[in-house]
Amino acid sequence: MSDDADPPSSPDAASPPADTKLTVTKRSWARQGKFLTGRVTRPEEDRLPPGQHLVRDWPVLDLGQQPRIPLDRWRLDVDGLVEAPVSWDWAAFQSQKQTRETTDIHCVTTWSRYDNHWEGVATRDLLDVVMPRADAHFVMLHSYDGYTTNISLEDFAAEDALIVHSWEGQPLTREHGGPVRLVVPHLYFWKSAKWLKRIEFRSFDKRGFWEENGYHNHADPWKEERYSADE
Ligand SMILES: Nc1nc2c(c(=O)[nH]1)N[C@H]1C(S)=C(S)[C@@H](COP(=O)(O)O)O[C@H]1N2
Ligand SMILES: [Mo]
Repeated sequence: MSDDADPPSSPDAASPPADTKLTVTKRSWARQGKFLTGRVTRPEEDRLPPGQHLVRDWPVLDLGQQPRIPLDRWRLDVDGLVEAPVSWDWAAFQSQKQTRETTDIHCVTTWSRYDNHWEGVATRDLLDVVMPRADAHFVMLHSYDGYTTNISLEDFAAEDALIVHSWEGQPLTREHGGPVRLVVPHLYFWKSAKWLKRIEFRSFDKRGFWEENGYHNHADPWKEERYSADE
C-alpha cells in the first residue's frame, strides 16, 4: 500500500471537513495574518521575558531633564569610524527612507508594553548611508539631555531597530524622547536613547550612563541581563 493511497471511501470523504472548530479558527487566523509579523518572531510563550509584567499605558522614565529641541535647531550627527559622516537637519532626516515596525518594549524596571507602532529610519538604512569602517565594532548614543548609552554594532544593526520620530501615527512626544529617539526592541529600554543627538561609531566599547551606574553592559531581557553584577 503506497503512502498516497486514497483514504477509505465513505460518503463524507470526498470533501475535507469545512466547518470544524479548528478549520474555522485557522481560516480566521489566516485572514488576520496571525503569526505573520514580517519579522523574526519569538514563540508566543516567550514573548514576555522573565520577570516582566504587561502594562497598557506607556510610562515615562528619564533623568528628569526633558530637553525642548525646536525642529529648526534639531540636528543628528553620525560620526566616528564611518566613511561618510552626516549631520542631518530635520528635512534631511525626513528625506531618508522611512520604515514602520510594530515591536514590544521591555524596561528593566519590569514593565513591558506590546505592539508599539513606530515610524522612522531603520538603523540598517543609516548604516548604508554612513558606511562604518572595518574597525567600527561599537556605537555610543549621545542625547540632548547629556545621557549616553553604548551598544555593539551588531545589536545596533538589528533588523527591527529604528531611529523613530512617530509612535502610533503621531509625532513622538517630548516626554518620550521627541523629536527623535532610538528604539532597539530586543534589548532593555534604557539602550533606546531618547532625544537622540549623536551616533558615534567606535573601535572599542565604553560604558554609557546606566552601564557605569550598575546596569548590565548588554541588556538582553530574555537572559535577564539587568545589572552589572550579573555580567
Ligand atoms: N536621553 C535619555 N534617554 C533615555 C533615558 C534618559 O534618561 N535620557 N532613560 C532610559 C530609560 S532608563 C528608559 S526605561 C527609557 C524610558 O523611555 P520612556 O520614558 O519613553 O518610557 O528611556 C531610556 N532612554
Ligand atoms: Mo529604564
